Amino acid sequence: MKSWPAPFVPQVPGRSPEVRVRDTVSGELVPAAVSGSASVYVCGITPYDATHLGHAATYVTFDLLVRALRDSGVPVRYVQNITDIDDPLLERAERDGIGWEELATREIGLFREDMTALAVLPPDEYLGAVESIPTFIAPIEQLLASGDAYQVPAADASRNGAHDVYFDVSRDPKFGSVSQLDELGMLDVFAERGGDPEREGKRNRLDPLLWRAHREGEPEWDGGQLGPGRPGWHIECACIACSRLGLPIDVQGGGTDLIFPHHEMSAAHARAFSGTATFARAYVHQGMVGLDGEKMSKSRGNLVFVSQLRRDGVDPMAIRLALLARHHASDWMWHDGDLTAAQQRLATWREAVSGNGGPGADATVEEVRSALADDLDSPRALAAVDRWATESLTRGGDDPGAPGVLARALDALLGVRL
Ligand code: 5CA
Ligand code: ZN
Repeated sequence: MKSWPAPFVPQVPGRSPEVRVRDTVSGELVPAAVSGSASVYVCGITPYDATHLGHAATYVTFDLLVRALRDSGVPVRYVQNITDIDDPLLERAERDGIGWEELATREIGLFREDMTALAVLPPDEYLGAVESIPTFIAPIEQLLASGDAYQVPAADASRNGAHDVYFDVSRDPKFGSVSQLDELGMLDVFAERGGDPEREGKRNRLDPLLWRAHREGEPEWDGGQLGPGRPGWHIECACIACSRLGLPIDVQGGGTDLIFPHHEMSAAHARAFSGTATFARAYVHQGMVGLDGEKMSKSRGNLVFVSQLRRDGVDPMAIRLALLARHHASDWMWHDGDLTAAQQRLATWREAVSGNGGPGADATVEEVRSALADDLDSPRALAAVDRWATESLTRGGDDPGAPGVLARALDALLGVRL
């Protein structure tokens, strides 16, 4: 799948210290890379609606991670998927009376525009589920052969005798290790996040779908021995991450809403079909961005779209600064005041770098680097720049190169173009 144009990243003298992230599973600060290079897999959009500020926060967070790692001298391979076939996409297409492919193409196009406007680095590989389906078949067949998966008769399928395929979570001794939830906690969220606990014929209520036999009116793909049908959700990320990056990956990223079931199940699938003990060395999760007291979500409809703000004439750099003002690990509510404050900050920074000189910028650049290397602490990085800008505007400074150095560093490290 085509991604979007890569923004120019200026060179900045010096280097970021070792980048560490707080791993959701252990709760510890751990190095984001251990072998001299880093593999990063970030769960991408399900393209049935436009990019809202929660999505944008997620992709800006992982953009910061990739920028910081590269600035620390670590080459990064960054892979992101697009869930371009799944129930929510089919349901929305049906509701709106358009083809599911047309809907996906339109929303992916809009996502690309939003990411480009926000100066988000594109992944090195951007892979749709649909184009990757042929690579899901052998792992699912293998899970069936090893007894980690089983068939459930699909009486309503378009062909007689067809079966769906489910993963047996009880076969996995490490099941639960990602989310650390007990069964009740898992059941609490399983249904609302794509699971089907009540499906008849399953061995365990939490077993997730690997392959859905074709139903009348649904798209279908050749599933080899599985029969015609379409893939489940978690196997998509397990297979793409494994085939493109190799296991274990260094960082699995996404929002906290994916911890269970998605990241739990993807890891369980990948461990079972690859025989690797660990799927991801570290998990980094973006907190949920909300509006009016609730998580912003396509199903609830309480959304602020990046594209709408852009159409309203908001500078995308102000949107980016509003997102960077919050630590990625915390949940927060969007208020219009966030945007006003970011616009004010952007104007102040622009004014401060437009003078002929300013206070020396080296210490500020170093502080930005160390804040980002410390679990992507963007609020601390912004505060350091605020201090420089205030000093520059109130007392001035006699370093003629400082404004340029700082502007390039903010572009490279924070993705903020002044
Ligand atoms: N396609 C799947 C992942 S494989 C998916 O969750 N798609 S999504 O379009 O629903 O979400 C895209 C990304 O944005 C995911 O990483 C998700 O965790 C994140 N996300 C969704 N809603 C929010 C929110 N309100 N705040 C922060 N991040 C969010
Ligand atoms: Zn995913």
